[in-house]
Amino acid sequence: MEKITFPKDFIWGCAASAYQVEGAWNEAGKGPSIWDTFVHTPGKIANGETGDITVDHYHRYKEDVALMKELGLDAYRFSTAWARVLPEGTGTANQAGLDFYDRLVDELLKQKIEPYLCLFHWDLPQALQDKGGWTSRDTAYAFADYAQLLTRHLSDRVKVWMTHNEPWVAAMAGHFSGEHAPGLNEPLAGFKALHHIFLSHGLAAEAMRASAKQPLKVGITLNLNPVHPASESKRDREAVKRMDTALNRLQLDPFLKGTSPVQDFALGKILNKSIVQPGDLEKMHTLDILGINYYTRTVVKYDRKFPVVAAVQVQPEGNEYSGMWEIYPEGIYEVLTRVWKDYFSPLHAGLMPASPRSVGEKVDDSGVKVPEIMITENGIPVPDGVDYDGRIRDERRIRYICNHLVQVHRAMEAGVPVKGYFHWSLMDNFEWALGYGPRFGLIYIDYKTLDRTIKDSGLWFAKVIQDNGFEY
Ligand code: GCO
Repeated sequence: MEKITFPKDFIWGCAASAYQVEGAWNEAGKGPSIWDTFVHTPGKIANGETGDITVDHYHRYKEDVALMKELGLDAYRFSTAWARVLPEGTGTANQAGLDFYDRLVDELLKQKIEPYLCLFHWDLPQALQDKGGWTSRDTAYAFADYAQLLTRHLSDRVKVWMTHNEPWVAAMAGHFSGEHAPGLNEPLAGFKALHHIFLSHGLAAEAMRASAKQPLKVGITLNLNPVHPASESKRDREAVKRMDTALNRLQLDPFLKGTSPVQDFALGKILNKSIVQPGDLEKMHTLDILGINYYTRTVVKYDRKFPVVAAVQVQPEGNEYSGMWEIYPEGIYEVLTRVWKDYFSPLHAGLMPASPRSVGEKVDDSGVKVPEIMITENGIPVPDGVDYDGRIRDERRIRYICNHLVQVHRAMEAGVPVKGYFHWSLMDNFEWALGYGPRFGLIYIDYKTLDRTIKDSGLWFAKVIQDNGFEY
């Protein structure tokens, strides 16, 4: 047996999001979001399921925070529903919405659980979508106003803020593939939305720092995958470069270098002419925390039929799969070490010595400092069942977490200063277009009664937190 131990200040947490857990979709003054519209559109969600009630966190948040305490979490990463705070996306705040987040934050602090607040996890107010949504630059400014409003209201208690969760998915699944809200199928709309979401991060960061009641950290959460070739052919290896640019560099370069590789793509050239304004990239170039969501790798082969990247993802044989993707623990090591080497080693800034910078040090002349790096999501959907004795023996999830934590620890041994690990998710919840089929929780939800039961993985995770490590 090997034993690994994490640094004593390592942060252990769980993540969730407003639309996936709150419910109360039209209660207490909340306005409709694009996900409310999307789930009420026939054919969009498996089995016609919705997040109208989901796991009713809006009403059961005290019970859920008590469960977080029982697991021994240091932190809870949640998102605020923009349309609960500003039903029209702008204008007058909904006091009942602010009151809910007061209650949630106060309950977390009472239980000594650090709130990690994410301002946007895909649920744009429908009223803003009606005015163009993220394809309109105005939405970026509206987001900065929303961020400032919440900062004024909660920054006396909330110190860690994320502007966005997986902007790439919000932009591309929402506007390019259409599998997510608002369900558009326009490649250029995807790139436009991505640019405005990124711009909104910079605008919000500036507004938040100007109005914070105490020093705060402003981060962003990005979904990053290592990209591998389906074969060693030249065309597949070139496809990897294009897919890596489209998936990873397109997200990392603006925040960490103040540049963008978007002009590598034909659509990017159109984008640059049409909506990128002078100073936009400089505004994006600010980050105190880089949150990385890691689930799996991407394996691609050349295929000119596919737009933009002329590459298509394939599912290689030989590894274990969940109901959604390949299980590839080494990928979390690859992502962490790639980010550290490519963006923070002095070589990137043309500086020496070759030893990477440490958190807080300046990376280059822009004044951007090396951000804290955290795993803000990692998890596996397992079709959990309740055994006769009431236990949920989710060994696969325990093995998944163990194998990924081993790789996180390996990256830390290689010099990457990972500050924390947030498991996706605290409890089973609404998995977007897939509805309630995929169960990701450390806590099982009986969707008939909404009763919560800690799974074996939750008990195992609690022991990892208690021991700050584990044997495997
Ligand atoms: C994401 C989202 C979560 C998902 C989770 C499982 O990272 O896609 O943040 O909302 O539910 O990743 O797919």
